[in-house]
Amino acid sequence: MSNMDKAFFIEKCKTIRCLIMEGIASIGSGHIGGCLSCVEALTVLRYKLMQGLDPKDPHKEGRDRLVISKGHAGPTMYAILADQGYYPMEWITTLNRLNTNLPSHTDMNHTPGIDMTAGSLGQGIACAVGLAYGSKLKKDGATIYCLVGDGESQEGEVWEAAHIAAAKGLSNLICMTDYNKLQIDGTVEEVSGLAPLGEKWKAFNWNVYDVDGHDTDAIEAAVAQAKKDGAENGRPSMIILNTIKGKGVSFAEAKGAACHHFAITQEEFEIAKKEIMG
Ligand SMILES: Cc1ncc(C[n+]2csc(CCOP(=O)(O)OP(=O)(O)O)c2C)c(N)n1
Ligand SMILES: [Mg+2]
Repeated sequence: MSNMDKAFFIEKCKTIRCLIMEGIASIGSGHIGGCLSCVEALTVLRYKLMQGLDPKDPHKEGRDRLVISKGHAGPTMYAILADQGYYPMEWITTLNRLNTNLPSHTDMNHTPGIDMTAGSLGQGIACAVGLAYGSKLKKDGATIYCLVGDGESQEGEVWEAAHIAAAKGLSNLICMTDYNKLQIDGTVEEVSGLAPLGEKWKAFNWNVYDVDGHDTDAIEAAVAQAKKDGAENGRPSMIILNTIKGKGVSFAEAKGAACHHFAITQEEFEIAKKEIMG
């Protein structure tokens, strides 16, 4: 990645974090922690790596797809999609209101650019496997990406999906785990530990990569490697993103597990914005 790209992503991630906070502050509370931890991953996917995206034709045949299995990170996607011109920027402050097109959890029937409805943890990755299998049968050349939570990875459905994806040789499926080590009620380790997470995915016959989830260069390199390895060995890939829940807003990061979902005032939003813009 060139220095120009690096500067682009640093600025773009600031914009996305501000839009997330603006939307959540406008309704007064939301899933701040898990929306902020996946900004770099979703930004590098949506602005650089995904192919065939067109804001004027969100359902374009053969496009790469992105499933937000941790569907409560909807506001991160809404910020990106507004910035990419899928709908007016004014929609951001309709987040989670009655009759909104931007419900708190991703919904493909309401939001242009959302490829799959999610929110019931565990289900999104199973849908991503179905999309990848369909794409493979159609031979449309698409890559299916999917973002899974670490707490979410305690769901049995995630591991059924892991099994069938490898059994069907879905090398066109590239998943990422937002390994922020926190879930709703505490740390992942104290609730029901996942370590060694990478070894588990390897045991399910996936290619596994471990990166700093806030380093866009590292994420891009891991995706490139996953495509190369998948083409050679026919396996799906899991990129483990080591992230910080609440990343970029100090009072969110400091809350620990309590940053999962919390209330925020307009004054706190202004403080967060200053901090993000640095
Ligand atoms: C099946 C199901 N059970 C419970 C919930 C409620 N819930 C929403 S988010 C969440 C915690 C998820 O933690 P994690 O996957 O680590 O997400 P992140 O840290 O990225 O926010 C829970 C329990 C849900 N959405 N779906
Ligand atoms: Mg988590």
